[in-house]
Amino acid sequence: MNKTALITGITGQDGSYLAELLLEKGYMVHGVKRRASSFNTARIDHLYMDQHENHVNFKLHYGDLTDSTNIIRIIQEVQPDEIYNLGAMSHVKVSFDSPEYVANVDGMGTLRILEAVRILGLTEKTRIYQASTSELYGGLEENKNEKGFYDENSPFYPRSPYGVAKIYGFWITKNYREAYNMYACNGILFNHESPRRGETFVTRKITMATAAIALGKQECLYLGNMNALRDWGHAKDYVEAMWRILQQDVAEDYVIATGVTTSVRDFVELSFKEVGLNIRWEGEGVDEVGVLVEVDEDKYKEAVKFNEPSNLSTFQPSNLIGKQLIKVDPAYYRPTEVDLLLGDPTKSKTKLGWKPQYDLAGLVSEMVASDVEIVKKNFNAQWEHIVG
Ligand code: NAP
Ligand code: F7E
Repeated sequence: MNKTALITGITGQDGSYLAELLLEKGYMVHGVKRRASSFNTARIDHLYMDQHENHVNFKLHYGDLTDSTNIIRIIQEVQPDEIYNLGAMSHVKVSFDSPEYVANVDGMGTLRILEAVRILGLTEKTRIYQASTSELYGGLEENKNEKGFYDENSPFYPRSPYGVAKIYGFWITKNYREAYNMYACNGILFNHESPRRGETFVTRKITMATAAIALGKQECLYLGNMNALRDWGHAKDYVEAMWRILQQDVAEDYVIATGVTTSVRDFVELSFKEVGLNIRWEGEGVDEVGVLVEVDEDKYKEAVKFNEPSNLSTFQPSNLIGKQLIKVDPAYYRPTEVDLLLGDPTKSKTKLGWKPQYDLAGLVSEMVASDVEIVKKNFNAQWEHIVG
């Protein structure tokens, strides 16, 4: 018989890719979505089927991780074989503004899922995946392993209310596994991105700005700490790892990462290069700027396909040479920063047989191409730079 999965956070980046993957594998997929005053299902609308049709294999339930009554009711109704707890307030900077809410959703929300499964007598049936994070490590130099990476045995030192809430989620998942013999696992996932990434995370903010600047719709990209180093993978690869984590004989925790780290500054360069715009850095700290020094016209034409449709714009990128396209705005600095993240995927590669399909170049290329299309589609709309 086909398996049934329940995904919290199904409307988010990972939830949407995971739902696609599980549907491809023949699962009946249930998702928890929050009631919102405007539509919040853009990432999964293509999966939604008319509930009046026969053989519906995708169903959404209104719910919220702060409400244990609805969590219990939904799990009782769905009787899932697998729960993927991806729901969270996932923005690190925003977590400093709403720390109590984040503790409630990202920390206590995990407990509500585990406890619901226990109360309903589903501990033998239901396997649980908890969306843990590399933010648990906090980027402390002294906590890396002998190879210079963070792995499953590295100590934690979270540096934000988000990281602190997620550390509760990590330990309560492990505790329920040990106390009640539940199949409950943490995936300690390093940053993963995609064209569906929220627009206020740094990679998407950069690729959106690259597209908007290349099409003459934005003048400048403002960023915070460009020295930060992140281990960036593709969300599509990472949801495959989530699924594999729940298919093992024994429940364990796994690091999911690429093993390569890149600075925000280098990501900016790669992104602008995708549209033929070459950046040179000048100045330091808050005075650092990225100046356009050269336009690769062939690359630009290929990436932006400026003349299709031909009436799109008369904008010439070469007019921007010498202009400061990237500036620092300290408003984006965090009260405490995670300077460096670099994960060791040895365990997930050997035990799960997990093999990522994307490298950073492929990720950047896909994200920029997608954002160029979005900017072109909305060409006549007012374009503001993204704040976040
Ligand atoms: P995302 O795009 O921000 O999606 C978060 C999801 O959680 C959305 O569906 C959101 O609903 C939902 N949500 C927020 N508050 C909720 C609440 N109170 N009750 C129920 N659902 C709620 O995040 P993501 O990038 O897909 O990440 C998925 C999970 O992995 C998160 O738990 C995140 O913390 C964790 N994680 C992410 C990364 C990464 O690099 N992406 C790395 C490690 C761990 P709305 O659409 O209504 O806002
Ligand atoms: O920041 C720096 C910023 O917001 C990355 C979440 O998915 O991954 C994500 O958390 C870095 C930080 O992601 C801007 O200071 C510079 O050092 O894209 P981000 P994050 O904080 O790493 C982890 C693993 C999660 O679990 C989280 O849920 O980039 N940075 N300038 C900036 N960041 C933002 N957002 N905006 C800037 O303008």
